[in-house]
Amino acid sequence: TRIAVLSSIVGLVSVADANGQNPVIRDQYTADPTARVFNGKVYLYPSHDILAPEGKGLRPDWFCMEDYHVFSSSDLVNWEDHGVIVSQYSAPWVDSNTYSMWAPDCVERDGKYYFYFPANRKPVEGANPRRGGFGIGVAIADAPEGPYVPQENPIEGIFGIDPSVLIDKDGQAYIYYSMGQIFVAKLKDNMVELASQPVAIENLPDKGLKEGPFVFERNGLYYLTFPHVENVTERLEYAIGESPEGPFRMAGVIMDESPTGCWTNHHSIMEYEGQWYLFYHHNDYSPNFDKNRSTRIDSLFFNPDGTIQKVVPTLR
Ligand code: FUB
Repeated sequence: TRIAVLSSIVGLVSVADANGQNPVIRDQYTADPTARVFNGKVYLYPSHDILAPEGKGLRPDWFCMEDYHVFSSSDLVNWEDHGVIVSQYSAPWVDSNTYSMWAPDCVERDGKYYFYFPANRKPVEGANPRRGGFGIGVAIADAPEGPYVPQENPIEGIFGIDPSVLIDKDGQAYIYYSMGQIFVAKLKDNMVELASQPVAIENLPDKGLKEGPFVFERNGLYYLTFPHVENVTERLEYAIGESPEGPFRMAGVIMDESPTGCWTNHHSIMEYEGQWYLFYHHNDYSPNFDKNRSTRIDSLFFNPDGTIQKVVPTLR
């Protein structure tokens, strides 16, 4: 489906056919893709999976990331890599032994770009001597591709992963994140401090891990979308509410579980030039190790009542 839409956008069937296949970033592993439109271009902020250097990382055969790249594109086919924007060595609070730069997000406010990223904190005195636990940090730039300056400390009051930030129509910003379940809190206008205590979002499935929230608004409805694992691999599901903090009601499945055993899926949803897209990941380039993943894109369609049609992955 993505190919057909891209063809109509760029007007070049052969280019889209030749180069528009998944996965879209082909020279490195990219996971947890958050796509945003800034200044008429699409910017992609994924995690950057690598193989753990000998003896490093949170645990053997686990997710391993030491930095983030940002990519941009005008046609969703050709992507420019702007290089590393934040690393575990450049964020002062991050424990650089943990290689835990997991799923990020980026939003713009008043001409500044706020890049949110989870990572393991440096151990603090009196706590687990090996690890400080996951916090969420912010790095700020004047342009989508950086340079980004990380804050000294992670956001106070958050222990969790997978940040997603929504700036509502009235200017109030919300941060969503996960730690087994999904939480929401208001952000202050400075975008780096909480303005309310995080609360767990209710009415989501009781059983199974829920993580990777991505929230967006369309026609007055707020969509809380998230990966949920009940069996072996994650399914992309969603709930709808009338306000950013809910209440939300479960509305369905966006993408079914992977039949090929990639445990995680993690996504974002974006409208670009009149078409909605689902960005997600799969282990296309690493079929035997599902912690080295690659970004895919497929078109996404809404029904007249606002529900989302299930997306069937476009394979290579
Ligand atoms: O990429 C590391 C973790 O895997 C993310 O934080 C989760 O959402 C899952 O994709």
